[in-house]
Amino acid sequence: MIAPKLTLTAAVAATTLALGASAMAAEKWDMPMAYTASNFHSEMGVVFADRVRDYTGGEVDITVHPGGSLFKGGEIKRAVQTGQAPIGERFMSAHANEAPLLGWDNLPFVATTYEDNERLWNAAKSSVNAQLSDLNLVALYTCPWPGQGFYFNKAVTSSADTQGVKFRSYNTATATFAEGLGMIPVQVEAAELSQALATGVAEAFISSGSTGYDRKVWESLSHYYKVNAWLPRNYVMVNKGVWDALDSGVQAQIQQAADETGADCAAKSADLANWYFEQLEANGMTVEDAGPEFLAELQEIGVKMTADWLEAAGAEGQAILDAYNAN
Ligand code: PCA
Repeated sequence: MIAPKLTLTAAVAATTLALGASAMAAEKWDMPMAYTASNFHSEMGVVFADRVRDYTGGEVDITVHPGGSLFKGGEIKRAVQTGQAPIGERFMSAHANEAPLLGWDNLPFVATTYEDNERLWNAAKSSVNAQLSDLNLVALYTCPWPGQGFYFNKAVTSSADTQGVKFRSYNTATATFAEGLGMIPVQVEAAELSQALATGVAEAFISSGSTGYDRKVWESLSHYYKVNAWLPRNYVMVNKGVWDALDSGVQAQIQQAADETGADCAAKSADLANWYFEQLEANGMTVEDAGPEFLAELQEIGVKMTADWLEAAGAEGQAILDAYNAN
């Protein structure tokens, strides 16, 4: 009677040891994300984490922290660069002030469809990745927001209506846009947007239908003007040192998860784009195309913004646009 019992105990001990060993080998990664948990970018972050766990056989176990809960949106890149977080997600062009190339996706009216945005990314990818490497980062996947348009608390037909309006910007390019329209830019994270609108810190902003829906901006604002000025991207980045320390098999498994998730996320964004507009309307907002006078002004400012970007991004920026236009 004793021997089998011992055997069983030994077997349990052996199993526990084996489990312990594999648990020790597993890397646990906290992944801060900037946008709210129910946003498609964040939902796709969870899909990515599940795939990584699956494809690596549990060796890399990612926990997603959406909504700026672990690090605020504006802190995520630095947290990943310095290794405070091994991985994280952020709006790419928020970093264009530090590295102008990362503003490749904020060029007004250059790539206004998902297809063109993908072509532009293909033209930009290698330069952007080299730039990120210099910042100690590796991009795993990127995902576009729907097209950008303008939110206001009144009808707007031209810049005569926008003088002095307090405008929430999300990067330097949007601040430039605001100034071109006589508005006063103030940078606010999406997570704080509802509050900023409710308290009058901001009265207008540029974004997709997605962020207006997430932040229930109909509580403060009344009009959305579709412009499709650009489709900016979020990206999931990993600390370069952490990435380089992984064996190549695990890197390939994570990259597969990333490639699949990037494609799914872009498709999801496209699927939802009009649905968001319907939700804005269902909640009482007027959603319409920007009028011809306003659009002409936006286009004029857009030309200047692209010229400014080319000046800042230099020959590499020009090469991206040339490659895009050659296709
Ligand atoms: N929503 C994000 C960035 C682009 C978008 O559509 C935001 O407004 O912060």
